[in-house]
Amino acid sequence: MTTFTPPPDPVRAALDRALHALAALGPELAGHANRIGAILWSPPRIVIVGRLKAGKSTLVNALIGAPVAETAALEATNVVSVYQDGAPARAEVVLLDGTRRPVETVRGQVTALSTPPEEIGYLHRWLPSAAIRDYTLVDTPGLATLTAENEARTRRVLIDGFAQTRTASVDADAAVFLFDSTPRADEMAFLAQLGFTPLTTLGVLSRADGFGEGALGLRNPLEHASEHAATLSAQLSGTVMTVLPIAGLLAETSHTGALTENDARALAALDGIEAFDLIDLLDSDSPAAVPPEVRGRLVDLLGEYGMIHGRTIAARGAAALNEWLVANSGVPALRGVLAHHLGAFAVIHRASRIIGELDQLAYTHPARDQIRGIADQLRSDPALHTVVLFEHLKAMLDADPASPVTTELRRLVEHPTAAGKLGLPPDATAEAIRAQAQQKLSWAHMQALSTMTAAEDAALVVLIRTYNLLAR
Ligand SMILES: Nc1nc2c(ncn2[C@@H]2O[C@H](COP(=O)(O)OP(=O)(O)OP(=O)(O)O)[C@@H](O)[C@H]2O)c(=O)[nH]1
Ligand SMILES: [Mg+2]
Repeated sequence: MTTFTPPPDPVRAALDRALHALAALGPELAGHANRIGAILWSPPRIVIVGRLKAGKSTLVNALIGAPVAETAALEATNVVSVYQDGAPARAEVVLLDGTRRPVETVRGQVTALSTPPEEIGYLHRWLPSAAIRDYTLVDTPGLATLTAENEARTRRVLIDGFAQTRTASVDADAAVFLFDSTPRADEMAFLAQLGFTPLTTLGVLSRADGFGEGALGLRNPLEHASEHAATLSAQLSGTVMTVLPIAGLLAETSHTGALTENDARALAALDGIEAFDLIDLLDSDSPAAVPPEVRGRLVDLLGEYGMIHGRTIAARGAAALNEWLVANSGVPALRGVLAHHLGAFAVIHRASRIIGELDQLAYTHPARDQIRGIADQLRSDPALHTVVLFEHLKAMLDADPASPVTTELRRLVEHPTAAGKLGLPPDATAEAIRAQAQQKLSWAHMQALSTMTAAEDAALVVLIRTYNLLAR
């Protein structure tokens, strides 16, 4: 079995030390330390959420590079599925009470679930794939009032699971939220309930290849989607880190190796037909140019946009067409954000989840004083400073998202450099940084005189400590 082996990092080292200290308190607490340690030593979890048929499973397949997530009307599309790197490929259902049962797979595909979906917490799948080494992906059933049952299932595992039976909860660290136009009020409400921060939520404008008037419209749908994504990104900045336009189907077809030379030849044979006539041809059973079933396969693989605009490239062969598909899918940009931004904040979220586990234990366990001592020591460790700021950011997003204290916390967590943390340009001098930190310090002291909430009180203590550090 392959295990997650990330590079050495001071946050993990500090958490690991704390868990060793916990284990040293006795055999029963060693059990808890092992359970919490399992979170630490597995990749952070990124959950894909969104409306019914938004393209979630297609995107999961594209990212993993294999057609593993069900997109057809299979029962597996109705359960939450966790995709984790690991060999050999295998699957288990996790029942609502936490019991695990193996599930049969054929070439990595789940064929049948032998357990009724309403008894399943989630489906846990392992696949040997470098694409999911740094984060585990969680595919969820679509949200829509039409399918109250699916929605309940997604909620049960992602939201209720946090508070109630932790056994069947997925405990995600970040979310990718898919919508195919402007998100609706109910979707925004669901997202708020998930309890992620804007730093751990990425918006995706999905099915970008059909955006606006679609493939036959006057505007290029990908360009139109890209413009709309930028507008949404600004509008939703309080909820998501950014919004990326994605045509998941194009990347899925390319990354899963579905496209053959025959497909490229057939597509090239359709070159020269007027776009409108081509779309009409797709709906007819005329044997013109290529047989109807081949045209059907092409539209499944490429969509209308891919067929119309990929025809000329197709003459250069399947490899060239694949390259074109990836370049137009938006998925390379998404991978970049997952690796460098969302992934990094998911790691911070996971660390805060681990400290939260210690807090929880301190509430309920007879050795509460010692456990509290371990948690306190962790929070005062300089390596965990960003994690502590993140905890306060979460509390402030709940208590008073519009407070300037929330804005300051977000900037401090979001930016890695001292200049960035203080809202200064990257080339700010050491002197300018000190002066700005001093100014922020005076501001924080002023704010502390008249706070609105307990969360703000607590946050300002940490803000003052942070500006003091930056002023040195
Ligand atoms: N043209 C186009 N079609 C897409 C794209 N992404 C997904 N689709 C199609 O949309 C349909 C639904 O895609 P899925 O990936 O199953 O969507 P989902 O969000 O997982 O659906 P549920 O799990 O049932 O909510 C499938 O027929 C996909 O081929 C895309 O980027 N472009
Ligand atoms: Mg799906």
